[in-house]
Amino acid sequence: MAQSPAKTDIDHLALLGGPPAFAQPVCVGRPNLGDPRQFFGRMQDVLQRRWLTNHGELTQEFERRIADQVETRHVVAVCNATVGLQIALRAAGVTGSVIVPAFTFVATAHAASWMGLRPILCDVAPGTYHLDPDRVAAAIAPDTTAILAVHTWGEPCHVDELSRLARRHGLRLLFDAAHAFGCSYRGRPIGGNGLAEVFSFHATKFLNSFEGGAIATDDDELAERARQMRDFGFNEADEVVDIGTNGKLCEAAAAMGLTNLECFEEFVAVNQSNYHAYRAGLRDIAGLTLMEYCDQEARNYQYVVLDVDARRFGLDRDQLWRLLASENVHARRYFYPGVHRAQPYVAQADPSQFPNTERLCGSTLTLPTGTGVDAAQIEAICRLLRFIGEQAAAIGERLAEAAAVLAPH
Ligand code: T4K
Repeated sequence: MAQSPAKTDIDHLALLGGPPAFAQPVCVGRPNLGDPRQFFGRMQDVLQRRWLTNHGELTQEFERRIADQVETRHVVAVCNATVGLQIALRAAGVTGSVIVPAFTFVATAHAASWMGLRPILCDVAPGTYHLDPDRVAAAIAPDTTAILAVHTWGEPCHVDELSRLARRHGLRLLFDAAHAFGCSYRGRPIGGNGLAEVFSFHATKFLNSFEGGAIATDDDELAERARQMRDFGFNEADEVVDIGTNGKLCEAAAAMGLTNLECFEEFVAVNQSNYHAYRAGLRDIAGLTLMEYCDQEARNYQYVVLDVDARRFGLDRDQLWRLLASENVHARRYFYPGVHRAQPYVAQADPSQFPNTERLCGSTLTLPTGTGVDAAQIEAICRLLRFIGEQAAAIGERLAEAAAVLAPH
């Protein structure tokens, strides 16, 4: 992909009038794609069979393959993780309120709200991206029946502490494992913790089936209920035995999921190598810290997460985000502004109760990776970040001057 020469002067920055570093956008979330011939071959079979959805052959095979990989008794494939979370919450019998982190994609809280539950937002633990077990304990309300924790970025949350807490208070424990397919906790694949764990196979995820998701569980009863709920509440005898929705995964999605699953190791290797390239390229840039992955456990390395310390770097996260965007590097500010500042939660949430989430929402930047990004692009992004860091004071002055000119008098 065309790149302009390395920047040596701040006037070369696109936001200050220079040409963008990349001619084409380099984005977070470019899908990891397996062999298209395998995908098209599967699709030809699907069309020949004229069986497009409703627990088709490929969907069943996809469920078996995922279950083998995450080592759970059951996997219920669903059309996306949001619906998967809704079904899992209902199948687990969650009522009243459920504790969720404030630092997560809004789908975690929305899934609970959509089921008529009341999400109680809770801050993450200092220095982590994960629900703080101490704060969870303090947040339990009389009507709380569940904790829905998130394995943010595929790094497991405090599973043991939350399990103890849930047991002590008689709460159900479920996990939003949207980011965590292919990751492990204490040597065991994510999937079998708590009552259920829900994966996302959205286009932007490590493993994608266009849209899709899966509920993994070792609980026979929960699995049976989830299967029925995913299919309008029908049981295998064609009777409606429960309230249900349409959460089915279609055969085209399963074809994509199976095709991509064949490249599991390759995707991990590419992501891991990208992550190490960023680590090397960003070493010793004051104020920029890359999230560490635990190398002793299985990880999918799907997210390259940067923390920007504005004081040390010289520019804040939003300034850096804008500078990068103008260079055609489309980093993401996940999960800005935080669930506690999103509708409808903002009305009940006092931001001062979420100091760690607030900090992360102002400092986190997710950088492009995946099989759609190559080593030369990563090197160029690191060079750009280093240049911006070295010139931060001068750039800050120029941005302030520009803002003053634009400000209404
Ligand atoms: N829980 C957690 C913790 C989650 O992070 C998510 C979803 C869920 C639950 C719910 O899972 P699903 O119901 O989606 O299965 C994206 C994804 O849409 C969302 O799935 C994901 N988390 C979230 C973190 O990211 P946006 O609003 O950032 O999407 P969008 O369209 O702006 O795309 C993001 C980037 O990906 C862009 O740089 C463009 C690129 N992209 C996107 C698509 C769809 C591509 O290059 N190709 C594509 O096909 O939410």
